[in-house]
Amino acid sequence: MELAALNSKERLLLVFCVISYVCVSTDAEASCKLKAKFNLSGYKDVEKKTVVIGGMFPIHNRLASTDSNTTNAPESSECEGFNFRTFRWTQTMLFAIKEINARTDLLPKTDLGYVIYDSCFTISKAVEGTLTFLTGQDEAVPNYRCGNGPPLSALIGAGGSDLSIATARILGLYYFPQMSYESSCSVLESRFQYPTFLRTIPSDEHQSVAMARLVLHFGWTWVGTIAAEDDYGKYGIKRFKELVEEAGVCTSFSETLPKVSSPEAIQRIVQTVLGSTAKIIVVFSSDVDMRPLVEELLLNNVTNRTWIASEAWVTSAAISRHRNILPVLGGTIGFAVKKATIPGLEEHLLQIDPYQDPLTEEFWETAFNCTLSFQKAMQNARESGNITSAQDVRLDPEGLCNGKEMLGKLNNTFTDVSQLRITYNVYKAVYAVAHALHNLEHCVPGKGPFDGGSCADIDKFEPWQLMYYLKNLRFIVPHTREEIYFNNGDVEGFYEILNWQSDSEGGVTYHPIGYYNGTVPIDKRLTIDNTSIIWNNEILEVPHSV
Ligand code: TCR
Repeated sequence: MELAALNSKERLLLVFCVISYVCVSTDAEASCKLKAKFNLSGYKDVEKKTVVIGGMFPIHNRLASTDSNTTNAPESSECEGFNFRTFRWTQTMLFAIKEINARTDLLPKTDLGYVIYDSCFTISKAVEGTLTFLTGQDEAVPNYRCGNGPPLSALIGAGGSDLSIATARILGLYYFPQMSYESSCSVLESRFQYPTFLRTIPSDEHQSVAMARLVLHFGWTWVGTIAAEDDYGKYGIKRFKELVEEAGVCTSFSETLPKVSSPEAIQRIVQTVLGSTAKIIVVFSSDVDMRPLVEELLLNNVTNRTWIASEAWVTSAAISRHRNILPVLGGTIGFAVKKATIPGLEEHLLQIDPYQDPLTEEFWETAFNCTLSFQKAMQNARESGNITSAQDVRLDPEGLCNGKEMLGKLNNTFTDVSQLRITYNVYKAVYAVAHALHNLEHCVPGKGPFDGGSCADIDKFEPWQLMYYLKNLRFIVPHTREEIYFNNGDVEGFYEILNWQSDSEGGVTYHPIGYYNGTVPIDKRLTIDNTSIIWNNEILEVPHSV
């Protein structure tokens, strides 16, 4: 696997390893040799030590379908469905590392390196990546680690809650810290089950309470619910239902969005929505799982409903930028985590080098719908019978790009920095690990937290030692000045409440109409400005629930 994510000038130590592209080797020794390819010393600032942070992001939306027959040895599947939003998160991790490595006041004597895995939105890939990370093996062999590479610090990831639940169980066994930017499921609150799990996104316990409060606030008595078929959807909606039912609200239907494509199931859900008298529908799902439903709703022109959005789809361009979405989803109200502006991030995203690694290449080719490889472009031209004059084609086959295309002109979700929310969580997660490492490195011998006042050694610390520093961390995030600390691994529950309104060009804007603050007494938590809401079909009055 080729990894060129290295900028020796800035003396960054960047190791980029994406499992779907990587490293097929048959025995542990070959693996060790392969590992030696990333021999980091060539890029290392000799004065500085290096610590590696792991990252895991759902850069692709699914596994490519695989052959299920058992006549051949099974292979790790390929991934497909490139996700521009999650690729922005990935690049934000790299940006934060670059920023930290350039600082002289945070980890001045240590460089951060990284290794990143694509979890492909699937549990099996996330587990595979975790084992690879822990063992240093391209073929994931537990309890085996070759060479004395730089110490691994923490894993930032893995993606949705179902993935993190799987990886946290493995990492917990080794007391290895995991810092999640996106996994919000309430079951991840349990330190008994997941002893080394921390996150920069609030637990959905807060969101379910907030949603229930919202329903009661408007006096709605009938609601329909739709949840993704994963831990996020199931637990989020379960808690919401418990709370509203306790308060006397009835649920007229509860549907589940399938994880694997099933047009029949989606059509059935749309028929339920159409057949029900409930006009308020709560959806707890990621945008990826919600999208097929939205397409079917548009097809059936399902209007005159008020949709309540969970955080995972409320600011999703994949949904809100759909053509003609407003008649169906206009007036949607949803919860969003804190937003930030991150100076320098947009420039970083715009300056991405398409030839840096296989992922940036794929990003470029998907974004511009072209190929960077001359050979591939030639082959495509031949296959589509487009070869007219051999010379023309030789000079400029159709669909070939040169890596100099203008990213800024594309209006792509990747470079859209107007809604940095999960992106900001990623940024905070990287800073949290960096601050913990800084504190570990600057421990004063004799006054340290470990046995007899001893300290950990940044060159060869144990994962549980870093865990100590993460648990007891308090730091201020650059630029936003937000103070971060973890209470039993969790952060405070705070959400902005957004309303989907029409912008001047007929697209969607997310208009803030209030917020939910989980840290104040229950009756003061929800603040909503009813008058600033525009409901479905442009009405200004609160809709009835039936
Ligand atoms: N927690 C969800 C997944 C998720 C998500 C998102 C996915 C959240 N926010 C934004 C895509 C985009 C919140 C989970 O599974 O825990």
